[in-house]
Amino acid sequence: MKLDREIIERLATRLEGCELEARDTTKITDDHPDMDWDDAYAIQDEIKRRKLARGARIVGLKAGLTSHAKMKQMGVETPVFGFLADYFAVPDGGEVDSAKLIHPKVEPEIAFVTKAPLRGPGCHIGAVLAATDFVIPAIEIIDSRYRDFKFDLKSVVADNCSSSRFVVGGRMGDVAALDLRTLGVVLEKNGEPVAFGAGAAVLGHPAAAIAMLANMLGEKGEEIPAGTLILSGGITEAVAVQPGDAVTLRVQDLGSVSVRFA
Ligand code: 0L1
Ligand code: MG
Repeated sequence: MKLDREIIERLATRLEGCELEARDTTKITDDHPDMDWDDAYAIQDEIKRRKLARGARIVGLKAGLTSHAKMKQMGVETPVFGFLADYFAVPDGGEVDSAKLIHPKVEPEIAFVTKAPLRGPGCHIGAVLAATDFVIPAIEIIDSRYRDFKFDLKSVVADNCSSSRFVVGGRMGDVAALDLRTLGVVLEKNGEPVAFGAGAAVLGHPAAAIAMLANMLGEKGEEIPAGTLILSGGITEAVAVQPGDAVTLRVQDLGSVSVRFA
């Protein structure tokens, strides 16, 4: 690690302050160009620690930048991982208060819920499918704390991968009865289709994103516990939303999930 504890805590306070007060900031690597991956995840962990200390619960995990569409949109080449806090969850058909966000975008995703622990190294798609209780449609609402969504990977990891809100809904799907690679998704904004894709857009198979997360946690001696909700990453590029917009995600065989922006 390149940053000392005091700087890690200061950067976590700065980024979480931006999240809680809905204001943007410049990317942290502008001030700390030498920070490394351990620093980036240590800042994310410190943001998590602060939330837990305030009484929030961690209700899931997320993989980000797992599709070529997203990687191209953001000009990066590696997936990243973050956490979901309880207050990020929005009910299906519910409303997001846009005043609490900076510049939200929506992503169509497949969420996994595990029924057995997953531990890397060596975790693969087969192990993920065997440990999956069900999959379910999800809309992730991302909201980078960085001005104009301009960042590099270390800055975005520190910022908990732009995590902000998420909605799950529709039907629970049994992975034994679905081909997640060919599962089609249509994202609609105000009744108009705005993005389309299929599960294979996520690393060839959405379960590959979950395996990657298990392997990354395994390097730190951690695992994905049974009963964890995990967003596997946007299947298409992210779509910007404004107050007044209504968004619906339709997923083949799994129904739909919706959210409105007040
Ligand atoms: O969920 C995501 O793919 C977002 C990861 C962070 C990058 C971004 O804000 O687009
Ligand atoms: Mg996402």
